[in-house]
Amino acid sequence: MKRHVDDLAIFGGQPAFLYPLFVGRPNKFDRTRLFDRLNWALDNEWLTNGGPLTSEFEHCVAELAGVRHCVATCNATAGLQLLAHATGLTGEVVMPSLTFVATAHSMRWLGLEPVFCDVDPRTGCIDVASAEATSITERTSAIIGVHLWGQSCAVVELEKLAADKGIALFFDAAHALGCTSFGRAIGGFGDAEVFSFHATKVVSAFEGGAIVSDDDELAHRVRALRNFGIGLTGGNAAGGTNAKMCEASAAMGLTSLEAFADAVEWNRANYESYRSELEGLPGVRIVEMPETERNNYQYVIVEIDNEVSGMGRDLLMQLLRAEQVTAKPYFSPACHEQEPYRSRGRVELPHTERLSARVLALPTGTGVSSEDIRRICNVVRLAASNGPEITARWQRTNPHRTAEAGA
Ligand code: T4K
Repeated sequence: MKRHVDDLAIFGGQPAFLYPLFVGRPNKFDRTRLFDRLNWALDNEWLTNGGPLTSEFEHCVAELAGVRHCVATCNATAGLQLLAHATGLTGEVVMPSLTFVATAHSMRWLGLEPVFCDVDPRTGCIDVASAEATSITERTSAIIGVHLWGQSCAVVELEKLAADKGIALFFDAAHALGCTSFGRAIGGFGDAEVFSFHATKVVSAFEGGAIVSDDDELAHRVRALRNFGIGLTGGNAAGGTNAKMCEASAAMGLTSLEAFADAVEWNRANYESYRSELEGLPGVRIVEMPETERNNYQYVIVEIDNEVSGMGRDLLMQLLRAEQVTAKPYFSPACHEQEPYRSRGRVELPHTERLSARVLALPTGTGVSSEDIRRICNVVRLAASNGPEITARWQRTNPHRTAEAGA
C-alpha cells in the first residue's frame, strides 16, 4: 500500500496494479451455456428475424421489468429511435444534459431537436421543475428521462407533467435493468422505456437493447418498425428500419441474464467496500444509491470537490490511470457542452455543469475484487488527503498539461 505522495506512479512510484482495471469490463457468465446456445442456433439454421432465442430473451426481460411487452433491438440507441418514429415525434425533445450522448444523438439523427434541462444536484437525474420552467415549448413533443447510474428519475412528477402537456414520455433506462422506483420495477413507466445490453452493461448481449412497455399498440408498432415496417397496416411516415436483435446476441443476453443476480450481489458488495473505504474522506462523495430501492450497482460514482480536496477530478483520473486504474468521467462533458450542441448557443445548466466536472466512475463488476478496491481507495485517499501538494507538483512538472488535466 502507498503511504507517501512519492509512492504515486504519476511521480515515478510503482503502479498499484500490474494489469489495467477498467470500468465496463464484461461480467462473468457461463461460457459453456453460451456455446450451447450458439450451437443450438447454428443447428437450427435460424440466426435472426425474431428467432426463438430472441423471443425467449424478450420474455425474460419483460418479466424482469414487470411489463407485457419487450421488443429486443440491436442496441438502445436504435430502440430510442424506434420509439420516436412509432409515436411520430416532431420538433423538440426535452432531456437532461447529464447523460451519455446517445440519448441526444438518437433524436438528433432523426431531425428532432434535443433540448436540455438541468438535473438534481445530488442524483444527477432530470430536474422536473427545470424541465417545465425552462425547456418545454409548444414545439416539444416528448420528454426523455434518464435513470442515471440506475437511479430512478422522478417518474410520478414526469408522468404528471407529460400528461398535463399532452406529450410523450420515454425513459432511457440503459443503466437501470433490475432497478426499482417506489418499489416498482423500472420498465413500466411513461409510454415506454429502453434498456441497453451493450458489452459494458451489467447484462450484455454483446450489443443489444430492448423497448419495454405496457402499451399494446405502441409495442406492435415498434416491433414492426424494427423489421422494415413489415406488417404495419397503413405504414409509417418513415417507413421502417432494421434494428433487430440477432440470435447470437440473444444467446449472450440469455446467458448473461442467468448471471445477473450474482453480478448484482457482487456489485453491491463492491459498492459497500468503496463506501466504507472512502467514508469521511473530505472532498470525495460517493453517490449513494437509495436503500429503499433495488439497484444493480453497475456504476460506482464519486464526486470530487476540488475546493475541499485541492485536486480536480481530471487530475485524479490521470493519477489513477498511472496506477493502471482506468476510471471514466461518466458523463463529461455534458451533452450541451459538446458538439453539435455547444455551438447552438450557451445554455445555463449549473447543476449539470458542476456534476459533470466532478463525477468519476470507478471500476467495479465481477472482475474487480474487494482487495482491488482497497488498493484503488488507498490511492484515492492518499491523493485526496494531499490534493494541494499533488496539484502543485503536477503543475510544476507538467505546465503544458495542467489545463488538460483540470488541475
Ligand atoms: N443511454 C445511456 C444513458 C447510455 O449510457 C448508453 C450507452 C446509451 C443510451 C446507448 O446504449 P447503446 O446504444 O450503446 O446500447 C460506453 C458504451 O459504448 C455505451 O454503450 C455506454 N452507454 C457508455 C456508458 O459506455 P464509452 O465511450 O465509454 O465506451 P469505451 O469503448 O470507452 O468502453 C468503456 C469501458 O468499457 C472501458 O473502460 C473499456 C471497457 N470495455 C469496453 C468494451 C466495449 C471492455 O472492457 N470490454 C468491451 O468489450 O461508451
